[in-house]
Amino acid sequence: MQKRTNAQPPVKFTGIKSKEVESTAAGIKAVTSAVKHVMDEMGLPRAVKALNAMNQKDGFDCSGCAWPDPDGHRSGLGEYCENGAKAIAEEATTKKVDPAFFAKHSVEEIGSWSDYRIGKSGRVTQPMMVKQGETHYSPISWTEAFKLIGKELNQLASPNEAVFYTSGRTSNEAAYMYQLFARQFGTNNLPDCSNMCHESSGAGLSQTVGIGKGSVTLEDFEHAELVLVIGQNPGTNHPRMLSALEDTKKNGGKIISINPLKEAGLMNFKHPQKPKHILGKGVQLTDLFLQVRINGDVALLKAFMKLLLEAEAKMPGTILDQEFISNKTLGFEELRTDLNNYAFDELVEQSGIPEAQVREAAQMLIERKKIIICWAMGLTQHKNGVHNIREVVNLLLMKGSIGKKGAGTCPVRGHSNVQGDRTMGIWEKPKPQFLNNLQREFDFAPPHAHGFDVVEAIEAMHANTAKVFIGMGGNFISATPDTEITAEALRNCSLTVHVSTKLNRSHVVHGKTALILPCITRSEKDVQKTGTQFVTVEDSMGVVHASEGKLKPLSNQLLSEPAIVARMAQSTLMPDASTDWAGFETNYDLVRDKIEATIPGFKDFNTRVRLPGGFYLPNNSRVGDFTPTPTGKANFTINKPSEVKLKEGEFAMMTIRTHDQFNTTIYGLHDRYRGIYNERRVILMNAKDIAQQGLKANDVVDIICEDDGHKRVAEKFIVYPYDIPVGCSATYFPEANVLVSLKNKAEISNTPASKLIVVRVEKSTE
Ligand SMILES: Nc1nc2c(c(=O)[nH]1)N[C@H]1C(S)=C(S)[C@@H](COP(=O)(O)OP(=O)(O)OC[C@H]3O[C@@H](n4cnc5c(=O)[nH]c(N)nc54)[C@H](O)[C@@H]3O)O[C@H]1N2
Ligand SMILES: Nc1nc2c(c(=O)[nH]1)N[C@H]1C(S)=C(S)[C@@H](COP(=O)(O)OP(=O)(O)OC[C@H]3O[C@@H](n4cnc5c(=O)[nH]c(N)nc54)[C@H](O)[C@@H]3O)O[C@H]1N2
Ligand code: SF4
Ligand SMILES: [Mo]
Repeated sequence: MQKRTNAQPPVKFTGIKSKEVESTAAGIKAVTSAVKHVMDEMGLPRAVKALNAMNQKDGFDCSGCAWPDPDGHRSGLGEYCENGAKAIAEEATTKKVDPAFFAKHSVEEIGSWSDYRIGKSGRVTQPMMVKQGETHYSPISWTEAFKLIGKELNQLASPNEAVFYTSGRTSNEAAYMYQLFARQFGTNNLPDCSNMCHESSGAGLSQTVGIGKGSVTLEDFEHAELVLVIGQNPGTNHPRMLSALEDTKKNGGKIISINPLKEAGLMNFKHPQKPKHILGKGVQLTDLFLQVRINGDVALLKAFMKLLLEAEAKMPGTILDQEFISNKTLGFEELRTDLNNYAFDELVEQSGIPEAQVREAAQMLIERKKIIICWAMGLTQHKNGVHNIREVVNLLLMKGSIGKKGAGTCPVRGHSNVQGDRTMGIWEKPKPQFLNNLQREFDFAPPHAHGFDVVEAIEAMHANTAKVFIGMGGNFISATPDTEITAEALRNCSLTVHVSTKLNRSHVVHGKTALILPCITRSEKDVQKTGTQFVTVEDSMGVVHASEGKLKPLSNQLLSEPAIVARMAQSTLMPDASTDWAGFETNYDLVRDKIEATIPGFKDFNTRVRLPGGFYLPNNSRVGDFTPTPTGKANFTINKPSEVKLKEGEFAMMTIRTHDQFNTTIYGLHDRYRGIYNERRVILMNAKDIAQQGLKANDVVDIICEDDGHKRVAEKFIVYPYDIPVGCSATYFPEANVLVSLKNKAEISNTPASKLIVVRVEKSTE
């Protein structure tokens, strides 16, 4: 058994309760839940101010997910959802983690708390440091902290011994400055949360349609005849997407959901801001629910495509968009030939879905021309994650459903600015053109060798070839796979630095010296020498807009993220006339001018971003231009179905989010829509599997994964019978991350395959 190292949340049961699974998302319970969270964290006046400004054109961007705001009218009642309200409650909390808190609680003690308790402790109020041999964090001045960072970085044998991680909440301005700093220092080691998230989408889409972003806009949902939602739980993770799906339904469109779980939000929706909805029955969203086996999607999509080809053969020229295929694409014949290698019955069997339902769905595809496909982690976090995405593109290309109104790709992004951070150059594999632009504008020679992504960064720190870790937001230890290995990796470092808002586990699983640098949040006012600043973000549909905080910062010792980057850079790099770090800190317009000079699509940035609602970035696939692909056309591709074969007693386990968390930030201990209360250490299993294993509901099991010959154990999970396909199971992230081997990752994108871990369960002995 592993020893406990504080890298994982402790096993402490809190008295599980179950209620019926809910079939409707939002509604009055969402409103009451939101109000409770907001009131508990910040009290009435701050809450009213915060909620009134959130997602308004002159306010700040919700720090929840990346779902876009409507282009036109915004509701006076507020443009946010239950989870947006929870996100603001969590970040605008008035609870403080100050020096007295750190004097009272040792690093060791904080590590023994649950993630929920750690997060609920509150906001860090001033810079803190802990050194090897010390048991507690103590205050350090900003000046000393920056000096230390400069010294440690400059002591490294090579700039490639430093890792600059980014989480997707960072603004465009901070992200741009951060990547510039890393590159001027001399490395492309810029891993980010996207490596664990939509990297497979970026890789799959770039190759096939010439841009790593989705093609649809919000308006397209009003025109779509059919929307497929695959591997995504929007009711919890992108709640306002349900309004877009409602628009599709209002205009006669249909919705197919493909998921191992019948997620509440996919089935029925009561708009929390429409009184008629709240009191009435709500709107049924999904027309056809396909309960796919975990990683059965490529098989299912191939089955669809075979049926489409069959129908086209019967009525040539009516089902597929032949004109689009011949003018705009390459590789269709190869795909058609490859599909002959698969027997329809076997594909259906592999998908786990009854044949009649597969045929019904295919019929809906056959009869419609304007199709949107939405997806998230259920497709990307698989060994064949890139194949999943490319197979989605194959289907859309066959129907000519990219680059026209009411149709296209919709990878639904996670963090509120994860897409923007990538646009700003947070990427370990930068394009040469971008580096050349930096070289021209800032007069330095950027490194061209690719840097580390998340998995490679962990491996390098573990092997002691990377020694300084800097995290611009995020919670690296809890978000990453292979928790115990990652903990060793971080502890090997000579210095770990976290730019953070709230206390998290990464602060207590640290390097020989560790710093916490506290920053202001999105919702707080950012006043610099030249006046109040705003920042900018990019949503999931490529709209760039301003975000200006309104609340008073919780402590007068906080700095903004741009200020922190500027000062790190000044204390590390030689003074250099072509980069005005001090100017960047005092006036973010100067950063935006540089963004405009080096990144396409940002012409007149400072002017256009001041227009209410912002502006769309150019998107070739949105307008049906596929020339940026390697072949100059949209590419059909040959993709692999799942290769996982389960042995007797083995299960495919996915790690998913509850309704009460934002990634590693735990808002509460319930998963309301799934009817699970008070407990996060649960494993959802099919009742037949539970019986077959000689188990019963509420038994406590250890979950074991041995897929690379190394035994990983997640201790003590409660068996919870659930409507999930036989052979499949689910646990929550991050409790189960210890089971995800660093080697269990997607081909091409290197994304940890956290949606398919091969496990067995054993009754817990203690
Ligand atoms: N409230 C809230 N909002 C969030 C977040 C949060 O934690 N809380 N996180 C944000 C971030 S960073 C992200 S990336 C997104 C994540 O948003 P989602 O991707 O919706 O999040 P997950 O909980 O990982 O859920 C994945 C869904 O895929 C399904 N699934 C798993 N495996 C498969 C499969 O093999 N095939 C199919 N078809 N389905 C599968 C699961 O049953 C689940 O419904 O949400 C963002 N928004
Ligand atoms: N097993 C498993 N693992 C997963 C996933 C999964 O589905 N299953 N999902 C993956 C995905 S999709 C993602 S995106 C990653 C998420 O990985 P991360 O982005 O690293 O994790 P978060 O939990 O979002 O980070 C939360 C922390 O960010 C800090 N923070 C919050 N707001 C701000 C801010 O405005 N500025 C700064 N500087 N800091 C801030 C707070 O201190 C908070 O504790 O996890 C991945 N890990
Ligand atoms: S849908 Fe996402 S961005 Fe919109 S209010 Fe909800 S959490 Fe915030
Ligand atoms: Mo994500």
